[in-house]
Amino acid sequence: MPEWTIDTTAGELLRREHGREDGARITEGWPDLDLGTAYRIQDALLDRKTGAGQTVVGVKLGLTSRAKQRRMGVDVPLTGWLTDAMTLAPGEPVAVGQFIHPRVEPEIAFVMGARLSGPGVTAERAMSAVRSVHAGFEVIDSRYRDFDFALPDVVADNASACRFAVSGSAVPPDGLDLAEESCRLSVDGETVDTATGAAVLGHPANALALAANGLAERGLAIEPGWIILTGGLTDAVPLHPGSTVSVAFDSLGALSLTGT
Ligand code: 0L1
Ligand code: MG
Repeated sequence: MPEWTIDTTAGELLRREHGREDGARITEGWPDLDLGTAYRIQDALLDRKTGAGQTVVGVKLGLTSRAKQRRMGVDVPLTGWLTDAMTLAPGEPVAVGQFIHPRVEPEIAFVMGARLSGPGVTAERAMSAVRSVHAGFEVIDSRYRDFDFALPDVVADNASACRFAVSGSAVPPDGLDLAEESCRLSVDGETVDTATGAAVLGHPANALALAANGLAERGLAIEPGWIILTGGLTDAVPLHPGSTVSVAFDSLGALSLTGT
């Protein structure tokens, strides 16, 4: 059993990611791991990635919908980092064997036009900093066996971040009703779930405000040009080789992701 510190935990999570190997919850060996320390582990993990040449391109929110919270047994939203190495071009196939147990979820994504710095950011102020809105997919891949974790575990694991794709068509935020924006999720042409933007904390702008205010507690802000994944609208579906997961939104267009 290693001695769990911020550094050894970041190293272990990165080892699992690179080795495509899941493992036990960190909190099994470190039961009093608190949320503040878990975010420091997440930041230490990011430092290792940026030290290896990756750049931060945005922020993801996780567990912002009741469907996801119920499924994972965790009822508090969280944030994680997105880097350039996680970016998938629209239509780029995903080699499932590169990962541990990838799952895909549809998301509403924002590209930021202005800096957004908390505390005290409201949904309205958050929305005014958004340049464009996009259909998005996130591929999540927990470094814990069977996606079994407590909140500090998943925060330390960068919110299960793995890969993401956003649609090329940039829709201006004005005139969109994102609470009512609906999406249909299909696997190999069969509809498996539907949701509206209200699934994400009532409105995806609430998720963006939550991210800005949460980052402010760590002395950080959301920067212009960053991509924000506002959280899965539906439960995530497993990605299998040869299978295609598609999402069709009312106003934001469509996106597909194929496993190989
Ligand atoms: O993006 C998400 O909602 C995932 C956050 C982490 C929980 C999970 O692995 O499902
Ligand atoms: Mg997600």
